[in-house]
Amino acid sequence: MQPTFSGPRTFLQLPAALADGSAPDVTIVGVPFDLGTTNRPGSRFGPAAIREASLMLVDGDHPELRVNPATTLRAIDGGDLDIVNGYMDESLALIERQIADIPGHVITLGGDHTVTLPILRARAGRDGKGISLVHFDAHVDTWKDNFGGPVGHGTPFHYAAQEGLIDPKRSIQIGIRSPVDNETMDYTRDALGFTVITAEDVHVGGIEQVIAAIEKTVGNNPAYLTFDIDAIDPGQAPGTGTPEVGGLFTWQALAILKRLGGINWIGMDMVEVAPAYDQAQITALAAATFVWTYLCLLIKKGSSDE
Ligand SMILES: [Mn+2]
Repeated sequence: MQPTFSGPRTFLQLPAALADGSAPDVTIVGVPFDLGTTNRPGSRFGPAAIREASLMLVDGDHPELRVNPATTLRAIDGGDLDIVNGYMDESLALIERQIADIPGHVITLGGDHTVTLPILRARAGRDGKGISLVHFDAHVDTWKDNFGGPVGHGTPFHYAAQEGLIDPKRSIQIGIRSPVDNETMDYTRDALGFTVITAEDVHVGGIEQVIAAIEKTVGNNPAYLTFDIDAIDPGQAPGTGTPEVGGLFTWQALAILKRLGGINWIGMDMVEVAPAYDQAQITALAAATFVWTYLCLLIKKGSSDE
């Protein structure tokens, strides 16, 4: 076996296309876009950092789920999507078109959290029912503007709710703890109807009640996992643009994630990794491991559906 420190720098060293030329079941893409950032920029370098860190995960099975995404899935790393550098609206439209053209399951490496909006526009059914969002974040991301601009990394779920892409009443946020104006907090929880689990809820209540809340909120509705790395405490994930203290430990997020194999997942993104602020790749490795764990869930789900 090739050592983990050599070989191609794709996510889990996945190929760009399957050897037999068939369409993959799962496609990983990067979106090197951080124009929606409100504080420290740099998540445009997230995809490359997550891919590099993912090499630590190619040499074995998940110790409890007992599957290996690097060798088991019919998956590819499709490289980075095109963006229109410096142009918000044009980039979001181009990201949406490219995501819509990808067959099968898509996992996106961000990029700032703005990119989730065009992904949901491309993938969430526009039948008015709305998918469920399972949203790990320090921030609610339902603000109605982004410091003056209409769209940015603080606004994706305001627009997704208004456009009917998600059903907030069947959606849940985990890790919330940033300063937020009362109006936006009330809008998120009371008007839209999100279930909001704060970081302190996770610490004090424990992960079992979080898993139960996710399962109860989502049920069997199609669900999308959007994971902002700033859900994790900056002590364990400093490499991000808008850090907030008091966050989840990586073990808590992993322990929750690995139990969510019963959810009807339709896709995932891993956003807001900004490697310029990272130390010793710990943020990028955490992000890569969350994606790896999600891929394990897909394998388990696939084998149980057969
Ligand atoms: Mn976010």
